[in-house]
Order: sequence, then structure tokens, then C-alpha cells
Amino acid sequence: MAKDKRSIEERTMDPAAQEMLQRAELLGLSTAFDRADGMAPCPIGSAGMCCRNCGMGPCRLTKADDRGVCGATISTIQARAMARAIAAGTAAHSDHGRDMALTLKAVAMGEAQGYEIKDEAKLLKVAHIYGVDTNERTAKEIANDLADLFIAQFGQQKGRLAPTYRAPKKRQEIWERVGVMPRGVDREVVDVMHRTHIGDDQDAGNILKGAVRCALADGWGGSMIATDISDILFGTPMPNLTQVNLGVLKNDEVNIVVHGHEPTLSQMIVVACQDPEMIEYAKSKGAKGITLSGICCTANEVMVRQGIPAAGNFLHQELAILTGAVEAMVVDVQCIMQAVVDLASNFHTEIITTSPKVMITGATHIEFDEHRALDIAKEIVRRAIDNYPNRGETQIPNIAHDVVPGFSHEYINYMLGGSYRGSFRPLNDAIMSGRIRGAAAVVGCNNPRTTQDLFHYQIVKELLANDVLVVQTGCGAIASGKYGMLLGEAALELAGPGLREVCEATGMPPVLHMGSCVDNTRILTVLTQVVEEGGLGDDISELPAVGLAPEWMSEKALAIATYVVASGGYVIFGGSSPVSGMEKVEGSNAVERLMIEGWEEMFGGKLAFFESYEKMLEETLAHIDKKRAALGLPAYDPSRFGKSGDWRMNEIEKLSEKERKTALYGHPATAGD
Ligand code: BF8
Repeated sequence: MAKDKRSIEERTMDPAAQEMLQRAELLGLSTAFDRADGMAPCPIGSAGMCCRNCGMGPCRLTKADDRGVCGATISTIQARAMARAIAAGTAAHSDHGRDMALTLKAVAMGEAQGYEIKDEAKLLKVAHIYGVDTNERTAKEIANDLADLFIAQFGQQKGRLAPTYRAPKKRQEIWERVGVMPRGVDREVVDVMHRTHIGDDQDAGNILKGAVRCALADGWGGSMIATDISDILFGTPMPNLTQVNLGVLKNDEVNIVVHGHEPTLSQMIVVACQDPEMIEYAKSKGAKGITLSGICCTANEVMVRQGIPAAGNFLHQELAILTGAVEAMVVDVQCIMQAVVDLASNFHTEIITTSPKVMITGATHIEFDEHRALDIAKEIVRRAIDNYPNRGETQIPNIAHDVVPGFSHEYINYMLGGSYRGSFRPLNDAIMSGRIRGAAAVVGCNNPRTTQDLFHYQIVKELLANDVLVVQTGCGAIASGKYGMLLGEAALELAGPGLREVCEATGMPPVLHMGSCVDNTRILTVLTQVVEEGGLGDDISELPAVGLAPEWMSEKALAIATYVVASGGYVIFGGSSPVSGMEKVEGSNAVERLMIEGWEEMFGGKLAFFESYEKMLEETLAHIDKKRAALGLPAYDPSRFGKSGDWRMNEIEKLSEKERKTALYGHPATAGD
């Protein structure tokens, strides 16, 4: 069924994206925005009421007393669909973690061309966490044992995943008691696929319990492993100055865009692009140099470490091609639209797939192999340079914003505590005093069915004004960067008085870009440390904190949401719920209730979906205030803060001379007058 076509302003709030959508219209080319407008979502499938898990169906249930051919109820079918989505999300993140573990092993064995252990301090720290012997051993020996330990987490059959010991003690006890302690990453994914097969688990609550255990194997398993190894091999992120949006593409340079998620190849492409031989080669083809930029989480991986600019978030992948200025878009895994190949055929852009798991008909496939990574990276860069003379007419929006990303858990610790004694004490104290009302993680995707970035922007802006500290990852972080909110000074202008005081005193910006979507595990680590620092209860569920994914679209987002809920967090998604159908047919929804009331009772966390950002904000602030009250903290009162320090001086500077003297000295004349 076709829907009404939205105006360009209704499709995206990003002026660079608007310019490219106008260009697409002029050129008669379609994008995800057109396709979303042209095809309304299937009302039965989008509500999780269509079961195609066997050959007797697909069964489409629309009334409360409808049954599938096997007798399955709507609740069973919805829980199965949700569980399978969570398993797919877990598989995607965790397979990324597995690839990282195999790369670490290859580096330890001296078999990975071009890679090295960049961050030995992190290697030692992680080895220590997992009990790997570090005494009088080389970095490679330690890395070898650590790689073996990590690789074993995927195939482990019994016991519990090693990273789960990093959670607060109370949380671990809850997982044991409820029976959701993850055993092995692969085992939990298989378990969900099995229990959702025809004729297996037919109790919605039990199906969801299996899904929770699977999601925990992602957050406190595969994803956590991915983050740690990326830091060990490529460096733990630290703040750096770079830029975001399509204006990072250069008219007179070879533009290579890396897109997807895994940092292994993109890190080598960074090296290859900086090779003087490659730069000379680019010049020999008439370009001034080579510009590397990123899309999606590959962008985040190279942005938080090397300061490589981001051309944009999820919905920018087609828009970058529309500039006509991209010689090669190099993709690895996840969030890559098949449409990029068709679209690129209208330009000179070459789409290069690199993973054996991701081939796209019509794209060039150059398979990545970590054993000769640098050679492959150079081959790709050379190909892009060779393509430069084929470039036609271009149109690059002159829009790019400065950003400072790279706030790893380690850096926040250092920033708040100083170089000799890292600490979260100032953060805990600020929350306890009420200067910081609470914290929110605003993460996740773009979705072409909403106005691109609008929910992200409004939510972050309002949270800052309400003295809520914001941490970000994924496409949400890139969205904030596009509107200047990843730059300390600009974001401070939006912050409420208490948050502003704390940020000015500690040098911490009010919006912290922490990395890619697998790096949501950094947020788990931060939450655990906040608990362990003391004063805010003894479990994550007691913290005045909320997780939000305002424009979710991927199965990975559902996996992340579920492991955060199982870790004790309230997670609020924007847009439609994938299990909303029962509401329409019988006035209430058993599966949604299980994810709100059921999960809150079991884990102290819950997952809810809201269509408006105003409602998301209202829920967020109400939850934060409820948790503050439960901890016995003072109620949030912004009038108590902001009357000292730079904030007051800045306000005073805005006054007339007479008013300023009165404010400073209590009367309009000073002794010298
Ligand atoms: O893993 S936020 S659109 S790019 S799924 Fe994809 Fe969503 Fe972006 Fe990063 Ni995460």
C-alpha cells in the first residue's frame, strides 16, 4: 500500500541530507526515504503477528482468538518473533567479537600482517580481569592466552561466560536466580533458534527468558569481547578533534568511504591512505590527496581512535554516493543497504564488499584476510585512486561540524579523577547532590520512517536542559555531532545550571561520544563502576539512568535493549513496537506487559516503545526522579545551582557596565569611581 510522500523537511532535519534529497529528485533517483514513503509497513508483520516459522503458514493472526495452524496464539508468535530478532542481533554483534578474537590470536602468533598490540596497558588490564598470567611474559604471550580465553567463550557449553563476572555482584545473583546466566555465546543463539522452531517453546514468558539469556551473551559476552580487543589492537579511544557530515568529502581529493562495523580492515585502510606512496599515486591521477571518511559504526570505530571524519550515519550511505564524489565505498558487515549498488551504478562510485558473509550482487568483492590485511587495504585504495579520473559532476554539501569524540570508560575515569588516581567520585557526588539529575544513554539507529535525526536531536537537547548527562554511541552519536552537540562549548550552552557547573569544574563535556554500537558495553562498564564507587545503591537498577534508542530499526538494537534491561536499566525506544499488535485486537498486549511489568519484576529494568519524543522525555525524567527518590537523594531543583563559577561570570558579562558592577560589588559604583 502506498503512503503519502513526505516533504524533504519531513524526511530529514539535516540540511546536508536535504540538499542531497533535492539532488536525488532532480536526477530521478530513489533513496530509502522514497522507498519508505512508497511502501507502508505490513500491519500484521510489523506487530509481530505473522508467523512463518514453518511450512504450514505463514499464519497471519489479526484477532485475539485467532490461532496459527499449529494452534499458536498471538503472544507465542510475537514472543518468538522478538526472540529471533534478539538472537539475530546477538549473532551479528558476537560474530564481530569472534572475528576480533581470531584477529587477536593471529596477531599473537605473528601471522597478522600490519597489526600490532597498540595498547599494552589495556592488554594487561583485561588480562588481569580474566586471570591471565602476566608475570614476566611478552605482550604476545599474554595476548595469545587472552585470545584463547575469548575464543572459548563462543563455543563454551556449560558454566557461565567470563565477562559476566564483571557485572555488579547483586546483578550476577539475579541472573543466577532467574536462570538467565549465559553459558556460551553460540549456545545461547542456538538455544533461541531451537526453542522458536515449530513445536517447541510455546509459553511467551519462557520464550522471552531464553531471549534475555541470549541478549546477555551479547552485552556481557560477544560485544564486550569486541570492544576490549579493538582497544588492545587499535588503541583505547581518547578525545580528538574531527568532523561530521557530508561536507567532509573533498572535491579535489580521492574520497574513500568505509561503511559497516568491523574495524579490522578499516584500520588498515587508514594506514594505507596515509602511505606517502599512495598519496603520490593519487597526485599522479590529478587529485590533491586522499580523504578517508566513514559511515555507520565503522565510522565510529575509526573516528574515536584516529579522528577520521564521519560522512554521516545510517541514512547517509546513499546520500554520500549522491554527491558523485565518492570513488569507493568499502563495506564490511551490517547496516549496508543493498540499494547502494543500484544507486552507485548512476555514478562512478565502486561498491567494494570485503566480508565472506556480505556479498551484494553487482558489487566488486575483494575479500578481507587479516593475514595480508595491509596488502588488501592498499589494493583497495589503489583501485579507488584509479577510479578518480572517472568522476563526473559533483555536488558536496558545504556542511560539516567539528566534533570531539572518543570518551572511553578509561578516559572518563582519567578525566574525572586525574592521571594518578582515576575515579568516578566527582560524577557520583554530582548526581547525589542533584547538580546532575541523572544520566541517559541516547543510542541507536536512524529510521527513514521518522524524520532523520529529529528525535535524537530533541531528546539530547531537552535532556541537557534538564541537567541529564548524556552518553552516546552508534548513529545517535553521529546525529548529535551533526548539530554541534559533540563539542563541549556548544553543548554547554544547552546544559542546565547544575550540569554546566559540573562540566565546567571537571572539563567533562555534557555529551560523551563513547564509540560504536558494540561499545554499548562501555556503558555497562561505566554503570558498574558508578555502582561500585558507592552512594548510588548497590545495583544498576537503582541508578537514576535511562537508555533511549529514539529511531531504532535494527535487530541489534533489540538485542542491546534486552541486555540493558536484564542489567537493570529502563530502555525506551522511539517508533513502533515490534510486538504491538495485541493492543489493537484485544485492548492490551501480553507480550508488551511481559517486557514491562514482567521484566521489571525479574530484573528491575523494562523495555517500552513510544511514538513521540515528548512522551519519551517525560518517561525518562519521571524514571530518573523516581530512582532519585528511592535512593533518598534530594529532589531535582535546578534553582539551587549555577550561581557560581564561569556560568555566573558569563551571565555577568552579558550585563551593562552598571548592572555588572551591581552584580559584582552590590552597588553600581566601585571604590575607584
Ligand atoms: O550498529 S546504530 S543503524 S550502524 S544498528 Fe546500524 Fe543502528 Fe547505526 Fe551501528 Ni547500531
